[in-house]
Amino acid sequence: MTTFPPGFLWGSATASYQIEGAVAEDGRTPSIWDVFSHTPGKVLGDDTGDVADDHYHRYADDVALMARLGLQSYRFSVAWPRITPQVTADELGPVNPAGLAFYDRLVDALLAAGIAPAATLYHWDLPQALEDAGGWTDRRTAERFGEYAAVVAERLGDRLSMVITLNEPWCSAYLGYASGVHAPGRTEPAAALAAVHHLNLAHGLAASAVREAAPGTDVALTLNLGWFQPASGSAEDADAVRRVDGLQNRVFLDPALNGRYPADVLEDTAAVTDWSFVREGDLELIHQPLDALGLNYYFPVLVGRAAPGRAPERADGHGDEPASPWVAADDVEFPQLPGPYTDMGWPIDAEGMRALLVRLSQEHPGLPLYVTENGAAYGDGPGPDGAVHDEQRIAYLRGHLEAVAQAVEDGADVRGYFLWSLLDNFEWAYGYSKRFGIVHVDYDTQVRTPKDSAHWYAEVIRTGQLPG
Ligand code: IFM
Repeated sequence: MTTFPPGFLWGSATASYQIEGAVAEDGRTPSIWDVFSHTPGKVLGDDTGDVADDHYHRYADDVALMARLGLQSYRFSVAWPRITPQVTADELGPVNPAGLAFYDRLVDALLAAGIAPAATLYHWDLPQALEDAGGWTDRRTAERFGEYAAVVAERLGDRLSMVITLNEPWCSAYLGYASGVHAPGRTEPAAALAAVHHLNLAHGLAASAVREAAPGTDVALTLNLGWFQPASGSAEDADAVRRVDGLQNRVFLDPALNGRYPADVLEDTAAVTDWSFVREGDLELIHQPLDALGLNYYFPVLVGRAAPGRAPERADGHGDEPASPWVAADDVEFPQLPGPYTDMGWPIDAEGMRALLVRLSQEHPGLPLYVTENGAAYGDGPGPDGAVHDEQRIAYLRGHLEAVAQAVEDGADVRGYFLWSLLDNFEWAYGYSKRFGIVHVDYDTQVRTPKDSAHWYAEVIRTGQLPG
């Protein structure tokens, strides 16, 4: 029987643009995802987050549903364009009371239901006005983010159990500015590396602002770390693993936790940028004490060096090949792993979760860890009996929770697990075609139906162990 330590925190996670809707209400101004999703051809089916799960209006019912499932914590994100809708690169602008009031109501409803609120400050909905001035390639975006973080922490911090500065900056930087499959849709390798640095800086500025405004809340950073396995035992493949590990993992871990950029990453990327956007003192600003690190894990990755002569993927978006997110590593290839796959086409191997948690605990002893996202997309909907029998999701979750328990046994200080996601929602460039929720959402009626996985997870939470 797989059991979890006493006090292990059980939660679920969502993000503002993916569930809220109400994009033009109460003073909210457009984010980069509004503009991107309204650009024809960027999102599958030209879906947008205009309505999404209508959570902005239905939050009270959604909190009641969380309470019925027994969630102990709920990780949501705050939409920056609701809080300071007139922000410019040079000025934060006035705070929007109606925007803050929404999160105030949400936090109070959670607390009244006995659910600990964990807020992410940035889950990709950058105010469009900031992108118009350069977005994450401009350090002023990081400076304004630090000020916005202080506003949120001052108002909500006394009631938040955890504040996560950024969600998955890898996606913001490389998918937003190199491959362009995410907003703002730019395909400029050098811009992606500038974005990496300014996101790191934003994290540091926000972490210290939150610490000052709300000393009682835990401050964390959430990364989607890659578990990279070499395709063969060759030295070339081992080196390819080192390079992508640098670009995805260490370029975020090292500055935040060790106060430096990895020398090999600076060297590997020297032909793309000289990193002159890193100013004196930046690394001290980024290297803030953290109360926890969040890991988001979904799938394993196989890595190999492309055979000589193979046309490399282009990282600049020109030519026939799609642009690659792998800045300065476009000679690396990612051979397909055998199935089964989830609906995202992602292979399944929970060992990556265990291995990453153990690696983090060994490299950063004393740093509490949370799984801040993990879950699977499968398309099941209600059957003739009205229920949603999502057996594959249950199997995925069981395997990954076993891996978390194993990591704890192997010495990793894992304090909790947030399942992605509570509700089916807007899955970015895939629109509504991918369903990650343990609660099914009928997008025509907004009816919520807890899937079998929701009932299964409720049992896990109630007993602190995996049902046999
Ligand atoms: O839906 C996303 C989420 O916003 C960030 N992490 C991965 C999830 C699934 O793709």
